[in-house]
Amino acid sequence: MTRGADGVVALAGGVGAARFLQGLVRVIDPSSLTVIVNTGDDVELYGLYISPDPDIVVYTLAGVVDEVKGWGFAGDTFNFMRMLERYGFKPWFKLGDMDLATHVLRTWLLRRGFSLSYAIDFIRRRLGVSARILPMSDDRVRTKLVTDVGMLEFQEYFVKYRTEPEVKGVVFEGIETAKPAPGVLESIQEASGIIVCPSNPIVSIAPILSVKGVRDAIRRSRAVKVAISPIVGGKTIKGPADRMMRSLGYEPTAYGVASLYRDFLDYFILDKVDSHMAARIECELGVKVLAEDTVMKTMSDKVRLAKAVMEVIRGGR
Ligand code: FO1
Repeated sequence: MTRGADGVVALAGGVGAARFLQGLVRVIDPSSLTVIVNTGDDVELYGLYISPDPDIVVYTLAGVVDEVKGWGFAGDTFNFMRMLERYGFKPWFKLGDMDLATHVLRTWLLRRGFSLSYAIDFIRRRLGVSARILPMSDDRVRTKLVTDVGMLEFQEYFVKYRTEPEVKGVVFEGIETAKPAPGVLESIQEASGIIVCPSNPIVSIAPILSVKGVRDAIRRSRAVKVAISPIVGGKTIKGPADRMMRSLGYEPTAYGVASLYRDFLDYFILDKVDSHMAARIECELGVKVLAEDTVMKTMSDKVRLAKAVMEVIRGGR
């Protein structure tokens, strides 16, 4: 592990990003890492403010996540859910009993006037995570999807409707007035490397890049900028990014993902099965390409991918 002034910033959604970051914190000093996380998926349910992507990143880096689901605490129980059902509700968004404490604490802090940044920082410190975890904004941004069954909030689309509706448009409600959270622009300016994690480019990374000043700060930053493709062989490892890209008119391939970041990217890491796209990305988009094994099943897969990314950032290739 390298200690010292790596100054790495990672833009992250939920599960895919968290798995990559698990490897990254084993390759660099975690205290030199700032993760800027999407909050467009946040949802208010059962009287609570729930922030799934920051929680997924924190729980994963803390080593307490349910590794099978990729969210929630490992070994959690669901008595709260069962009790809601007994009261006659049909809750479609599952909160484990331990997870519930996180949402109660965050809601409580927000109601007392603390910021979302403060709440996330409080939780990650208590769970022993050394990397800095920042929400993209302390202001409320809601990702909404225009679908063939009407306008849906992100979690309704993702969990209640199991990503089945066709997505015809995406809206980040509140984005025009959302300010970057404290530390977001500064960490980008000071970074030596900026990593776009293998997250959904449309609903996980785009909200972060759409917060006022963020995309410009990344473009202007002298950091080495690297993205990892979440699409392998035309399919996403997890989630609906491929279908969403197709229905919105983007090419649902590694090339399509790279094209969404072409204005700021130095390097694009795609899977070896997509290496035939390298020349097209390099020639048409002007982005250098590396082919790696990007499917992360074991910790050694995660570490290997993180090492490849850090070699690029440190100019080792
Ligand atoms: N995903 C599900 O598929 N079903 C759930 O009931 C669910 C509950 C949940 C609770 C807390 C949390 O932090 C995440 C949760 N997720 C659930 C995951 C979440 O919907 C998505 O993975 C992200 O929003 C997409 O990045």
